[in-house]
Amino acid sequence: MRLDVITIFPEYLEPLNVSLVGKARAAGLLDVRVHDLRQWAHDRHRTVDDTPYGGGPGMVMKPGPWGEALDAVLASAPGPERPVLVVPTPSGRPFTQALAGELSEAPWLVFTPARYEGIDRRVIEEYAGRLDVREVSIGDYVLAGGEAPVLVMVEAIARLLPGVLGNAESHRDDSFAPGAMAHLLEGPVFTKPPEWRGREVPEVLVSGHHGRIGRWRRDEALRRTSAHRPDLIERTDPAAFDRRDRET
Ligand code: 6GU
Repeated sequence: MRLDVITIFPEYLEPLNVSLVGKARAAGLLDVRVHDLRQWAHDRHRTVDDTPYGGGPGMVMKPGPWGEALDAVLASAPGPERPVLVVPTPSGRPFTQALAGELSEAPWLVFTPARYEGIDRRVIEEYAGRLDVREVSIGDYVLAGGEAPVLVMVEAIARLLPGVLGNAESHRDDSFAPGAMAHLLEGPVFTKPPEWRGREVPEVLVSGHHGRIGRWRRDEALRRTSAHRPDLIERTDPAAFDRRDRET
């Protein structure tokens, strides 16, 4: 998968060199290219923002540099390939595990994290005529810019790419992954030693009884979901739990 990020803070994207995403790049599974938007700002101060039409606080990112930047990135494709354009914005559609899964199937993603009050609307309209454009928010809070959301989205997408996670099973029971545990938060986990500061690991986990362990984990997941995300409980499928119980 190829990923381009256009930003006025290229250094903000340095974590993409580290950990899971860094390793995926080193393994040739991800081709990440970070571009400085100011390359395409031509005045003496490399200006990328200006005051909003209609007045009001804050600044708006000018369309000129974004248009040139996007044209240059699109022109760098060897053939007629077209990326999905991901525009991080607090007024976008929610970024969910389902959207991460969908975007992980695209061969090429371009991210346009903005600062200030956002990008002149005409840029989004211009490229929506040519590309699949997704305006996406990572949650109901406001950040100072889209760079941190890009890090969030890229990590969620990259770990779904074939070959990136060591064990293909490791995202099967993730919170929010499809399947019997869909819409349930994961319960608690334990490792050695069996006793720590007088606290023991739940007996069922050392029982070796996979059926009991599976049901215990499911019940803990339900307990945790009821406490932290009661809104998710109504989306669970009790019949899927029963089927899973019969299989184990
Ligand atoms: Cl994508 N951008 C900004 N600036 N704030 C956000 C966001 C994005 N998602 C949630 N808050």
